[in-house]
Amino acid sequence: MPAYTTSDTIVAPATVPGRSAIAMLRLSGPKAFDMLLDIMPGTNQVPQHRLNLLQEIEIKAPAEAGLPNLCEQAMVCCHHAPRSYTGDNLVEISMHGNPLLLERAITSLVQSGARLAEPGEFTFRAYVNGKLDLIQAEAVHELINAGSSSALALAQTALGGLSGARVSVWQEQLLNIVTRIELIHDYASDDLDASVQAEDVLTPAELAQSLQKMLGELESALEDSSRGGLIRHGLSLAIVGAPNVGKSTLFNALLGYDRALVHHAPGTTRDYLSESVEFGGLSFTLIDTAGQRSASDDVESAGVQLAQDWARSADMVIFVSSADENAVEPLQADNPSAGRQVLHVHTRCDILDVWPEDGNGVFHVSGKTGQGIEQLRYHIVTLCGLTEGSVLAAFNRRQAALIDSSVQNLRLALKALENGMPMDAAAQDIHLSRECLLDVNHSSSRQDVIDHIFSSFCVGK
Ligand SMILES: Nc1nc2c(ncn2[C@@H]2O[C@H](COP(=O)(O)OP(=O)(O)OP(=O)(O)O)[C@@H](O)[C@H]2O)c(=O)[nH]1
Ligand SMILES: [Mg+2]
Repeated sequence: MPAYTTSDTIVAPATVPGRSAIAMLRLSGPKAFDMLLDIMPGTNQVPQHRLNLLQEIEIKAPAEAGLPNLCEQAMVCCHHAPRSYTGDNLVEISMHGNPLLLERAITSLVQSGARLAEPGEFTFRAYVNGKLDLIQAEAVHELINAGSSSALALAQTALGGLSGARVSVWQEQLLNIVTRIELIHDYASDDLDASVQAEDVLTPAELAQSLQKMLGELESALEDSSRGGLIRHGLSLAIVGAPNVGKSTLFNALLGYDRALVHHAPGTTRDYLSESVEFGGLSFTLIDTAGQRSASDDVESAGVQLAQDWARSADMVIFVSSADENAVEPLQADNPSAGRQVLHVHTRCDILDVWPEDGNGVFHVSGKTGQGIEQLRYHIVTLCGLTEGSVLAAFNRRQAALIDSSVQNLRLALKALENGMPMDAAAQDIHLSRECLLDVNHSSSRQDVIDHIFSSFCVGK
């Protein structure tokens, strides 16, 4: 278990620092209600469960400061254990959003014996008290930090328990398999047990079939998870091409506002520009780059080099050429976009007599009029298989690494069977495979993992 103790009462602001309409603090632990009564003059009754009450609270002055006590009208809500976020008695006090007021209230509660909460400590208590499993606890963090509507949906799915339920089903299935192998093993060594039913007897072929089926499910979950990573963290999308083909105009059109300087003189963009934008429910970092050509001076040459670096490192590359010219691929020399998703976009289609058909990976737009931009956005999203809602439950890196270890152990079990080993030899690998899955939602033995997860939260969550 982590360094946090769970027997004391913790306090922290739950809202961001600074002036705001409302500021909220949270107080959780065995003495939370006593401490609340301590600052509510004339009251000796704890408010009922989840009843929001406008209360007079007295914020005591720090002992050494010689200041008067403050009286504040605050909304007080008591969550009685175990029906609270943390599973302990929990008090939420919402007051006027002045940081000095909030700080005084927290200091006052600390003087009454509360301890300042560490990052993520409220959610840690929820985990320890069985209110959330580890996947849900991580989902709380992901929900707070989600940068797009798809990332929000992913986090909400995990928080709702769907991902945890999938893992629990796999754990159950593996337990069932191991139990049946052990049953047969015991039966073979002691054939007195008449309770063994014919349907409980597992043949090596049936075992291999069950393991193959599970392997397929786990591998498909891993595929979803790698796409889920793009949803969570967003994609970088570099716009590259020859000078003056309309890269900056396209950059502005995809952003939806004029950010980059556009000019008819070639070589207008010399440095790169990057901006965040959301479309198709995903978050993207768009990068506009300098036109690729033999540079006329050192500064332009540095810009061209940066463009090539982006073409190598971005998740996707839009290679732009002008529809009225023959496309030249200035990046072909050292093929820096190899291995990336590359879209070929022809701009300036508005000046053609006939709008060309999209096809063979070439898309047609006019950055100037905006025609074709919405379709291009759609193609960008579908190219990665990331249409909104396409990934229902995806595991994060920690969870996926454990599922991957589980897969490796299942493969070893299958190999043992293929090599004609007895089923109980495979049982050991299946057991290890299940242990990896157990760590996905309950990392009971790994304090470093628990510490790492909760310390990345904000204070007050
Ligand atoms: N008609 C028309 N003109 C366009 C279109 N896109 C860009 N242009 C014009 O083409 C010229 C160059 O546009 P930019 O967007 O600056 O081109 P760029 O590729 O960023 O150029 P550099 O930064 O110099 O490499 C400008 O005069 C734009 O108005 C388009 O879709 N249609
Ligand atoms: Mg430009």
